[in-house]
Amino acid sequence: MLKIIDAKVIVTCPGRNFVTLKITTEDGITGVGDATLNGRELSVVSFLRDHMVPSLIGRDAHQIEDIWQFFYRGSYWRGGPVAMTALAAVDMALWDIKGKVAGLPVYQLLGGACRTGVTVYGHANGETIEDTIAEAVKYKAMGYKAIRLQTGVPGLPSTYGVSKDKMFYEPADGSLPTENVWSTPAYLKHTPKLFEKAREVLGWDVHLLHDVHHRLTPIEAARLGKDLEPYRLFWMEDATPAENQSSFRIIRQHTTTPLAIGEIFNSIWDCKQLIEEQLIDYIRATAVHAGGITHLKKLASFADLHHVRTGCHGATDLSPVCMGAALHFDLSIPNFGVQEYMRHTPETDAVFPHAYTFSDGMLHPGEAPGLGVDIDEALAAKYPYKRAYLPVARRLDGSMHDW
Ligand code: EZ4
Ligand code: CO
Repeated sequence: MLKIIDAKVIVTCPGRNFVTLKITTEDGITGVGDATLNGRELSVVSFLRDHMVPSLIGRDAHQIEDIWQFFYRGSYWRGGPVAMTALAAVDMALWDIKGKVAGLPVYQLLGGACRTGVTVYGHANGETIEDTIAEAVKYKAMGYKAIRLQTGVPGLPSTYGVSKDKMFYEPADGSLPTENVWSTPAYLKHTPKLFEKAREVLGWDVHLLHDVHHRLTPIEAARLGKDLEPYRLFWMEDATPAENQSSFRIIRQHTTTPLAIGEIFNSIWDCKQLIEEQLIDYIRATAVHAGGITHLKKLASFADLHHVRTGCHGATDLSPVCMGAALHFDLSIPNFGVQEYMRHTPETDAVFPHAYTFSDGMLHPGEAPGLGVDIDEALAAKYPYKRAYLPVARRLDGSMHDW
């Protein structure tokens, strides 16, 4: 028995908001978990502080699975982004503690390394096709083997994925939601040109990816998938919203462009049909939003039975703690595909000292016991919470669209 005696929720904003759970055991061993839900941070803080922490204190930190079952199966109101993010933080922190007790990095507890490192993809973006490709050239020079390309759409003042600060894309940009304008026809016309030019300049020995960010209907996504086939994308991401999982049957019937989805999924139930019917190629659920390492591991095993590989979400709103957890997971599973890697700012990296390192297009979680990521609480306290929202999107006629 390793009794949990404290669980503290830490909010910090070193450029953007992060929520971190820090669990302490009676032996003085601590573990950290990421609890950041972009634009909804304080809901998770309250969920943890007001509802989970009181019944976490006194439990055995070693019983990771039982604690997971207690909070998921045991609670009547189960699931959803807030509860699953809070549960993920508890789960990650407990894996961190178990690793420290064992004196082993978490990937060893998950079965050991299946590969030498974790291939990551970076984000190249720009207002024009030329600007985007110039950024991609820089990523290639930094050693990246896979690059996501997003570009501005002529006629639209702003577009998802295009940022001013090239290395640190941050969509939660307003103290109230900013409004973007969207045109599906303009986007469908422009995007294939980006990839045509990209192959000309970048060649064929680099993986290219693209995020549609839930903007298309299934038949529109099918059209884009077909138009992109000549450029052999690694994946087309979030082609259409997936509340209705059978939507992906329509896309699948029409195109061989590989499909990825899942960054907003909270559990295996959000993608059971997508996986079972082999409607997707990559599942993008993450440790922080899908119930932690414990649940993600089950999800990946299920996906492996159906030729679906992983591609964990790794945007800047997922803290270095989540990145650490993702890397241990990625290293240890057989059906890893790729890991998204948006670099954090130097301010964020200083608040979260970490053992993971980047070299030759790959990240490695390092050999420190546990997750290998910590939080500098004194430094964190210097950056108070700042309200921030993700944008919304409206069509040219003013009606709401999916952002
Ligand atoms: O919009 O993480 O693939 N990456 C993405 C991100 C998401 C943000 C939302 O919080 O889609 O840019
Ligand atoms: Co995405």
